[in-house]
Amino acid sequence: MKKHLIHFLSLLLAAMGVLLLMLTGCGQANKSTSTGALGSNAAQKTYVAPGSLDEFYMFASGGFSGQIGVYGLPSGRLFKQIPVFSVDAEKSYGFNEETKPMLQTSHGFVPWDDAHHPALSQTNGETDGRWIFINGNNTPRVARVDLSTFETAEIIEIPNSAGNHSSPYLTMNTEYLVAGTRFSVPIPQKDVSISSYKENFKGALSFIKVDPNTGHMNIEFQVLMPGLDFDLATCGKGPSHGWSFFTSYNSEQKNSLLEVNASQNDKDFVAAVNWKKAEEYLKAGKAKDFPVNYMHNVYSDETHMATSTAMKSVKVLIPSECPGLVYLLPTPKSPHGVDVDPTGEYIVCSGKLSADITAHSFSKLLKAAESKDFDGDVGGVPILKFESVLGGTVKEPGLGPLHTEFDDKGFAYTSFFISSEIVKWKVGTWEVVDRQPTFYSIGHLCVPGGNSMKPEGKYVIALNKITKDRYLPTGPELTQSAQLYAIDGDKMELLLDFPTIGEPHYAQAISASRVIPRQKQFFKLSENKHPYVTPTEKDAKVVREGKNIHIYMTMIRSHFAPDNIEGVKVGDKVYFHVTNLEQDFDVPHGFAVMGANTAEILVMPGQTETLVWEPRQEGVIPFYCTDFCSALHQEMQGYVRVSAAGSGTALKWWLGDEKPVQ
Ligand code: K7E
Ligand code: CUA
Repeated sequence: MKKHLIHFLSLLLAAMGVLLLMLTGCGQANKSTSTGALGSNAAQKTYVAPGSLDEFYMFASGGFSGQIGVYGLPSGRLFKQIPVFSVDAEKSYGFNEETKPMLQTSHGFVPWDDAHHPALSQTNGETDGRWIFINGNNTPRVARVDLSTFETAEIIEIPNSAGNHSSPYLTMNTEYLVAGTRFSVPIPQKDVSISSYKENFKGALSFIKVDPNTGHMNIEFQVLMPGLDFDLATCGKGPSHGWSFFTSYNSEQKNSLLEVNASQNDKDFVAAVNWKKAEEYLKAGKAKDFPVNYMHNVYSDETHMATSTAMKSVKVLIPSECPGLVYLLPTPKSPHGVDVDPTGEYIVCSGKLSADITAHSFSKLLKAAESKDFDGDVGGVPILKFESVLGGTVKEPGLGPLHTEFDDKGFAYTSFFISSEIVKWKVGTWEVVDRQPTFYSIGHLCVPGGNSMKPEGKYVIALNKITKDRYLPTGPELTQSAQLYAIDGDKMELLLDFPTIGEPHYAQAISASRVIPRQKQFFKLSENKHPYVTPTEKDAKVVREGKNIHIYMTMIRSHFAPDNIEGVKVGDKVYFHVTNLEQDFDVPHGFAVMGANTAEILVMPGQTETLVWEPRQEGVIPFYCTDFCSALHQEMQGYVRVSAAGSGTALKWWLGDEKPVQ
């Protein structure tokens, strides 16, 4: 985003012929707003005393880190990094045998992605604290994180997509999450000239059904759109429940130098998709089965393992064959964010190159669709007349609007990348009531519940791209950053800067009280269905199957069973299946063995995890617990004797006194 928008900045500068540098972020260095009495007031409002809990969780995307960062508000304290599309050495996500399948795709194992948009599950238009979803932008995927464990529970790949950016956005009861493609591509993929863009390229909008009980995702259908670049999305609520909205740029349908070529038209489009209508068309058998390849990966808290399923087909609806399914709303100009206000009536669009913020009216959209108030079509998708759907305009609020969130008092907050500020305006009267600078170059912003029907309000958090002069320098790469503003008064008040890990595109926040009741403290050993579980110490054993050795091992404060193993040979593949026997909150044990070409495993109470080790040299090799679990944690260690390939060393193992074992 950063680079693209810097291009837009230069374009805008050229177009307007004015020097805006004084308005951009870096020109505002050291304009401190937190000194003196103001500073101590702000400190008081963000101070969470030692031992006290924050009021909100904030989940921020890590952008190119592929993770979700979990922070407390108002303190800004970082609690956890949840690995989603990235491997994580701390907890072995993507390294151990159990979680490797999570990162399987139709392109093989893909241990990285670019995560932009966290989306908290909702019930009746309100965040419910059950799950949080997030997109993988690069190799199109959507993940679900379970908020009882704060671990990634499911990842589904999205076929016919390329750049899963307008994703994931949820309906008000989490019936669907929508995922639009940023890059149009040939569908199905084929070897054609890039110059045949207009003729061959299409954009798929995916509708993924979410099981209300398990959260499991399933691609219900796709809508095959003309070759536009679908940028952001949102879903209707209240009266507009049943509809989803996608911004697009490149209505010019160009395939090179988009910074210029896709900025020609005065208006681009928001695609309004009636998904309830789509369900009718599906029932009526109007969908076509397209052959595709994608992976669906699900982690089970019972087997403590993920499985990958290869999927082969997807249902596709073609708009020209399904009247009333999709309308295009002309929208100035290269719109980025699209956000529906809490009443469900206004569809607020941020045209990056537009002087104004445009709000479409949902009730007018319905009327215009009914009376076929069309202004041509694109590839068979009717365009509604701009004037017929326009609900209101915020006049010249700032430069480079990107995203809008709402509070509980009828106000909207829009981020402005170029003028680097948050602008507060009133929904319905469209008047600007306040503005505050951000430091610097804000992307998304976040109000707790700010995209739901019942925003919790209280704070707005700016998620910034540039932090020059704000923090101690850390080499060429400076930290990314969030800024917390109080919004309970008439004027926004900057309270706190805090760094984030990775680029925080978007974040969502929720009252901690909605999340805490579902917390899992440990896994019940009696319910552990891992195929290599070792439920008690006396079940510990070592089994050779050809060159594979399976070690059924347990861990408890402060020893492994077994802790002495002999009979392993160079050329063997050794599987340490380690079960943590603890049945208490906050007592993980770790396991690492010298020379293993992987990460440690960090096993939660009641869980089993597997580390694979292929010893290459003879000798006696130590292993140990990596988590300081007790006063005798250092003693939690053991040895494996490795003999030459073909040696006659017998397989045996013990804990305490050596004794023969079968
Ligand atoms: Cu505006 Cu990817 Cu939502 Cu970055 S995106 S800011
Ligand atoms: Cu177990 Cu340290």
